[in-house]
Amino acid sequence: MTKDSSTQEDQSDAKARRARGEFVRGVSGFRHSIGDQDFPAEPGRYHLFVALNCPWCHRITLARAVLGLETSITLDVAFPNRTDETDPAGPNLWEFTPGRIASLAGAPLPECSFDSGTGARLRLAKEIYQREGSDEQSVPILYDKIAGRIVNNESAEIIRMLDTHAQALGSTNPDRPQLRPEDPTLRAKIDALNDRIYAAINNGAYKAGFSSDQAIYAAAFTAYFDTLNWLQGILADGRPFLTGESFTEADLRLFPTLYRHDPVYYVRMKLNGARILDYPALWRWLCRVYAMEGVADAGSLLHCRQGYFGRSWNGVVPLGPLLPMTYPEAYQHPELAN
Ligand SMILES: N[C@@H](CCC(=O)N[C@@H](CS)C(=O)NCC(=O)O)C(=O)O
Repeated sequence: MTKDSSTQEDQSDAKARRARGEFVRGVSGFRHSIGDQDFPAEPGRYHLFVALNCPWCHRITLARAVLGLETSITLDVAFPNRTDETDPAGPNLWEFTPGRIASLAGAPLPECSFDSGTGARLRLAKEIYQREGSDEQSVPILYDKIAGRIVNNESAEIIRMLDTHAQALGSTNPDRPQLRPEDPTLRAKIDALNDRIYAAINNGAYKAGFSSDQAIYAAAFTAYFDTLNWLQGILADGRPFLTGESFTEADLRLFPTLYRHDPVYYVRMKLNGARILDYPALWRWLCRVYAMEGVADAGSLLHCRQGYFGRSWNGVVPLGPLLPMTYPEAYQHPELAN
């Protein structure tokens, strides 16, 4: 499956680069596919473990929604803040504990759930991996409830499987978009967009926000805003989506980062060069995708705010922006960018 630069970071010298203060994302280890002999495409067989603040998980919840797979593929949602040092299992672990109180809401979050996929009601994502002898601990996880096994934990591959097998998986949306059309010219365009958007925007945001070296941060900051300018240029001819008339995988992969930019990344990832609101065509594109059926409910800014600020920023979550309007309500107003 895909092991290219639009899916994962170059891992060479990762240890030395991390020591120099660069954030280097690890590589997902489970890379089986729906459609393989062990994992037939069947409705009701597959389950997803996600966190709604995680942008990689957001790719999956978006694909599940726009492909009409919300009934045939079940889902569990982790609490947005991972475990802390006081947890007996250790810190930084995703947990399926719906009773936890979110400081931002002062109450539990209704989207969070217990593990309903493994049949063992496991508390931690880490435990789902441990059962297969793995020390990984990340979300998203695509899980086979019949085989009791992890299929894949790489979002770039999971969205392609759902797209390829949507019919056999029991899609309820006959008008669903084809995220990765057959046409080779279109595919080449999508791959070129994916490559640059993954490195400079999706993962670039983390490179800027999580690196502890000024020069590395500055390089990531510049690449991020250069790429926003590039995307604004592409959309300035009035096309509805990045490759033209149809919504594709390239749009789906860009959305989670831009959805988080003004209300979260502008502060949390130090990406305060501009708001998406300051790029008129890009803002209208963001509002256009947000208005697509199922998209608004496939994400949660409350989980994003709680997750990105909840533990690192002494638990106090910034409440802005308030102008020109609060978020996500602003995404219903493409005219705000004029
Ligand atoms: N390449 C993976 C990245 C997944 C990933 O990094 N997820 C983060 C949450 S945003 C995570 O769980 N990190 C914890 C860890 O890796 O220990 C994908 O796109 O699915």
